Amino acid sequence: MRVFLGLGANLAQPEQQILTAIETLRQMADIVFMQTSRLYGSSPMGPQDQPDYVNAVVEIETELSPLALLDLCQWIEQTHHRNRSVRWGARTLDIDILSIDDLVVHSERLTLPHPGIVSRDFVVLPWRDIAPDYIIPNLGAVLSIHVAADFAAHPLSSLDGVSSL
Ligand code: A4P
Ligand code: MG
Repeated sequence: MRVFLGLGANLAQPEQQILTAIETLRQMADIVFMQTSRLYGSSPMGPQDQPDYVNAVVEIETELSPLALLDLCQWIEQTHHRNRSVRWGARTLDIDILSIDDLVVHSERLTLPHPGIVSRDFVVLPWRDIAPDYIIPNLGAVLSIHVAADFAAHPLSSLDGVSSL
């Protein structure tokens, strides 16, 4: 299955959190790592008394079930000492499953596609780096999603840097 994940971090050297999460994903036996966007800086959505975020979107292939993949993502978050206390509060690492193939899911633990996509420039802009033509179920092509610059998402490196991540 073709999967896109959104990564976010705003504590404890956030760029490093994202890079080590990518490294962990690369090493997972059940995952084939396909590509990553540039890293983006963004202002916080939610409580404003927290540091700016670093965000990225990555593409993977996996045969894991959606819930097994969610378990795996949450396990990786835990290894980054994620502390779930405040909704939308500061975190060392957050991994959101943005989409899995053409699945549309509304279950207790999982909503697909991720419900926050359209309102978040820090998701849509990095996604455009790697898969502008990808059709998100119910939403259309990544490139066609109009996104307001609400969180001032901006690339932290040039496109040339992507392949070396
Ligand atoms: N869940 C349901 N669907 C999904 C999915 N598609 N992917 C459930 C991942 N999880 C999904 O998530 C809460 C529960 O959502 C999970 O247990 C899972 O069963 P969480 O990560 O524990 O809690 P959270 O992240 O605090 O809440 P939420 O609502 O997921 O927040 P978001 O949407 O992750 O936003 N500002 C900037 N600039 N950049 C950011 O990346 N991120 C957030 C968090 C806030 N502000 C931000 C950013
Ligand atoms: Mg989350």
